[in-house]
Amino acid sequence: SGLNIYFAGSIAAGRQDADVYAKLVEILKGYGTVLTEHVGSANVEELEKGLTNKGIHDRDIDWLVKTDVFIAEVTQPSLGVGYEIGRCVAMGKRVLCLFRPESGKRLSSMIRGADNGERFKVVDYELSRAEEILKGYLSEFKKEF
Ligand code: 6IA
Repeated sequence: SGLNIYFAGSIAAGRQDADVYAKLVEILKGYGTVLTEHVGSANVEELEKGLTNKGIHDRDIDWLVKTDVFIAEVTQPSLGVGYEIGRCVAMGKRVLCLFRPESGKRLSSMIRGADNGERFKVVDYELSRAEEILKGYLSEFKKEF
């Protein structure tokens, strides 16, 4: 499929969920082009070395503007991911936030409270159900667009 997919996950804010991101990216690759495959990579620092902060920011914003689908794994809180979510909302893009309650963390009210049952959705999930959840979300997506 020709879908462009932006997957967001913590980088500077901590890589403890990198294996979760890798699994989600693997699933998403079955539905289109994942613009941000490096978010799930164990060696993101190696992949991104040589890029300036401005280079990363400007490229990522360009990708956000052109992406068809935006999905964020929000269990590990990240300023960058929160900023990307806000930019997507400002652009009127659909947003899916995935949160793992089993982490014991509390999701920010600014993310949980943004769920409007329509263009902004927050889904509590377990990794074992990720495939099913993404399939459901993306098939609904294709109907709408
Ligand atoms: O604040 P954070 O770094 O946790 O923000 C993570 C989010 O911002 C991800 O969803 C990415 O889309 C974006 N982002 C942040 N840093 C980078 C990056 N390199 N490369 C690509 N996207 C990024 C960071 C520097 C590297 C040397 C580790």
